[in-house]
Amino acid sequence: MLNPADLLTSFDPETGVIDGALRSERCLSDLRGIFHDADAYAAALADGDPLVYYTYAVEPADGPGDLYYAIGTILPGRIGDEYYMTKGHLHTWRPAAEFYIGLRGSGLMLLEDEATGESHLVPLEPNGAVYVPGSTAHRTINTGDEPLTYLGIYPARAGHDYAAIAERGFSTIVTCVDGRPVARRV
Ligand code: PAN
Ligand code: ZN
Repeated sequence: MLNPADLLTSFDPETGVIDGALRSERCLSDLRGIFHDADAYAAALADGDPLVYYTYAVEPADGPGDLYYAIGTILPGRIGDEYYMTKGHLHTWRPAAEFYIGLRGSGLMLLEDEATGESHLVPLEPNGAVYVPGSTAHRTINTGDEPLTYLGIYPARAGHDYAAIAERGFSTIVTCVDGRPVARRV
């Protein structure tokens, strides 16, 4: 049995902070190559290196049936006309699915089947949950004007494979057109 202290987590749905959890941050300089407009990326970087998103991860146990979870918070912003978003990844252990629950703000999840390249955009909002099947690249996009905060729950053995999707890229981008998100194949 786990230590009782590992059975309960308190988090703040406004800030996405989990006390005592492992925080990691991605600044604009960590996201080279993911935004479509290279000139806008270079200009934004020259202007500073803003924080784009942060996560707090909890890893209570790592046995074969165990789960990890993390809260992610993407700040509002755009590079050119493309919204702030996560790097995106596949799970190293491809069968690993993930369950996302929206806590604050409004955004989209871009889900792309690794085998077929078929992609879907699914809303991520408070009171909504998104199921990410195995072998599906996933990226989270903040289309609102406040932070987007969400909870993701995944198998402890899932792992993060950033290289596979970085190499081929996602096939869809989401840009702001007349104040609204519009998807475009690239
Ligand atoms: C999430 C993501 C989180 C950050 O916890 O790790 O949204 O996105 P990137 O990992 O793509 O930078 C998750 O999907 N875990 O498996
Ligand atoms: Zn994941």
